[in-house]
Amino acid sequence: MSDEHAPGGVTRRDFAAMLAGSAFAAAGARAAFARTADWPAGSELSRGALPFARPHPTPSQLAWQRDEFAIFLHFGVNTFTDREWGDGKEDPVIFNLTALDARQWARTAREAGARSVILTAKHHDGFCLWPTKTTSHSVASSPWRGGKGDVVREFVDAARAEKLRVGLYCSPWDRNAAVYGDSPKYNDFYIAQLTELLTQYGEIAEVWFDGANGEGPNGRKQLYDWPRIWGTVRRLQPSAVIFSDAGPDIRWIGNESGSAGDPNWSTVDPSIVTAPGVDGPEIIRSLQHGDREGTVWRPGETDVSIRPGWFYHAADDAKVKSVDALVRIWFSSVGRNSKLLLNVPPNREGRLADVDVKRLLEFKEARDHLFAHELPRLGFGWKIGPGRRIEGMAALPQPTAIGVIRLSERIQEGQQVAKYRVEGDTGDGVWRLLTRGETIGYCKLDRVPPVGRVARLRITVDEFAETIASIGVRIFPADS
Ligand code: FUL
Repeated sequence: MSDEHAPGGVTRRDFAAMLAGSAFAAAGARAAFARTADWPAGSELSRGALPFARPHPTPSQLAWQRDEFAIFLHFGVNTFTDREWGDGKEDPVIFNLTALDARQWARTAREAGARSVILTAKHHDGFCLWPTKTTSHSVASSPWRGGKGDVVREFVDAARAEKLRVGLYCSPWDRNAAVYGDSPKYNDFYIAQLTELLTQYGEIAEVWFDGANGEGPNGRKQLYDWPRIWGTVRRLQPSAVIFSDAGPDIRWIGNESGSAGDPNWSTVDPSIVTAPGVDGPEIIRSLQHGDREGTVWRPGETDVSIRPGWFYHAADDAKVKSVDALVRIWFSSVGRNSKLLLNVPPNREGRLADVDVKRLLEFKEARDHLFAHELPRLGFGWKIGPGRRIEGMAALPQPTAIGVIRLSERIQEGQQVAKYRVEGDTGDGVWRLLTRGETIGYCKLDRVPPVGRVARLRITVDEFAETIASIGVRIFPADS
């Protein structure tokens, strides 16, 4: 192979890497990547050991992304007051559960296809769902289980019994804590709460720092000591990913409607996405889309509720999102290189409401149906076209009406693709556009318009960041 075969300036290294990393390359050629295939759990990946200089995920970020789907559980005093934001003055006596069933939460999450679950251990009202030593504003002051209950314990035990990874949300904004606004004191208080959560409940996969603050201009001003807070997580739970508006491991996707940006880079520019609570249109743009030239790997998480609010309100029972809406959200989150964190709030009994459970299972069925009949892997022949363009072509085992195409990059080596198109030939030698887009990343799901039965498929990458490591292609036929 010589560089003459690379008229558009693709170097020999590019081409070799492209072929070696291709999901369709000969088995022997893949050896070059074997060293990144099985990272020891919890180890930090050294960038120097990789063939490419692009930012790439740590093992924890990769595990986070591979979950694809997590269930968020908003639960607390708001469940009993019918509010979305408590004011911190709630009497713990109102937290009087009748039939807490964390096993039902976890079983439903697993049956719905989620691989992790995140619970609001403390929301903005400051009420702690575990018997903390830091405040009396907790389950220990409620009549539930005679003040001996611990929702966080039951949650983590149930999740582990269903083999789900566990995440905890502990709101920085606290409307109950008297020391909130006395920055050093509240930082100590908050660190003490995190320390309890991160030392008493086994392995935690994700710690969720919410950026909301409704104090207003005349409210209490708290300066959070983020380096200390994040350092505490790193020290106590080294393999947990840290989520916040700004990372450092996982960034918020910039809206609560279930829609990641398109394009969506997992890399961001840390001089734009700097710290939680810093807002502005440029930051929101970066949260939604990431940055192609971003120097840090910070993928976006898409959080959205199955209901209009985050907490359970009986009046919303008829407003649970439809299966169609949830499937659309799947395409605009998981299908855009993000992870879906879908909130399903327990009710006053302490159970997920029947209507939500039914909807979640129907949502799973709809996905199973869409992705049930995958075509066998196709053998692509790859070549370099003019202008650094890379083309792959494959014949389908038989002419097929395509419903969905799932593209993926081998993100262990970073994200590369910046512009692609997929065309199909139905047998008359004409290449018809099936789909086009910008980024791919871990997963890009594209629905295909009805063009007839495709006999040959052509994928063209018109633009990429540095080089192509690998593109995986999975084809799902349309309903016949
Ligand atoms: C927001 C909060 O204010 C909502 O109550 C909810 O927790 C959502 C996930 O984040 O910032």
